Amino acid sequence: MQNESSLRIAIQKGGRLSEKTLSLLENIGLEFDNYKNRILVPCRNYDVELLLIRDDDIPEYVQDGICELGFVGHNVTAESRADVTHLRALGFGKCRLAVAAPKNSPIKSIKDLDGSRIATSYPVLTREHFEKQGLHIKTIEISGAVEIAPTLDVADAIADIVSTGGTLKTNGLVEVETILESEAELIQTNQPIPADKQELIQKFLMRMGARQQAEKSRYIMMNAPSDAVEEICRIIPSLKSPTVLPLAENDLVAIHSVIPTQQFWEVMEELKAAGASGIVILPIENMIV
Ligand code: PRT
Ligand code: ZN
Repeated sequence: MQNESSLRIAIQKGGRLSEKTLSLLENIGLEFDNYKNRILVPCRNYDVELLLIRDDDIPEYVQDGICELGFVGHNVTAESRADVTHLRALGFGKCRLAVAAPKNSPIKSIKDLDGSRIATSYPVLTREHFEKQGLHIKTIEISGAVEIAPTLDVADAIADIVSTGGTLKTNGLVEVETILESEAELIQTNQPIPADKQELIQKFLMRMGARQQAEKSRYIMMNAPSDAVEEICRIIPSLKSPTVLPLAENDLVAIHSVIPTQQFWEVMEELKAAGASGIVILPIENMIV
């Protein structure tokens, strides 16, 4: 039995997004026991329970209010046309829904596909994409191994999820056009939510925000001659002005700051050139700005 006041969150059971979703939940302090082989998993230290289901079912469960929140690929939500609210993009599960055709075929642009057959597991998004451009196609709905359809002459081209592009290459296919860019997202029901659950959602989102902010940043510490501080402050793209502490050794200072994760390698070279030494870069667990 579900505790009436528990927030219910749908996540994918045993798929590409499962591990990252569970580690995201654990990183914001939620502890779950023994989620293997279970569908409903209670949380030990937060008033929440997880519903582990196939990703295709998540948008509908959230739409119908069976779960207040869901973690799912944007491609799945968009294809489902479910009436839900997008809350956050999560930065993992990045991929795209793309049209691809056999390398040796005369199909070079989307216009060359007018009147053709397209194999896909995403018929709604695919049809809409072609219709918008005034092109007529026939979608052949296939639930797996879509990339083999042109070889079997089941279709002239495909519309499928692409990540590295390796699968297309192996099957002699080349991308013609992107239909949709996607990543994992957090969605919320549009059904009425009681006040106590709203409050749980707000707290949950605050924790997620703090974690996402922390992941975007690194804590950097270094020593430098005091006359290099000005140059170092120019180089560090810090969120706040750096802390500068005098050291016992003559004319040396310690500089501490927070920098965007993606910049830390380039910055490190510049800092060394400016006279910094003993540079230490640390991950940040949580960050409330
Ligand atoms: O069983 P269930 O229905 O829950 O899972 P599923 O088999 O439908 O989905 P799953 O677990 O494969 O993927 C879940 C989600 O991960 C997708 O809905 C996307 O949002 C996201 N994602 C990210 C991907 C990929 N990358 C991906 N590469 N989903 C599928 N692929 C497949 C793609 O279909 C193709 O077969 O990987 C192949 C292409 O990969 P590359 O790297 O060779 O281009
Ligand atoms: Zn699925």
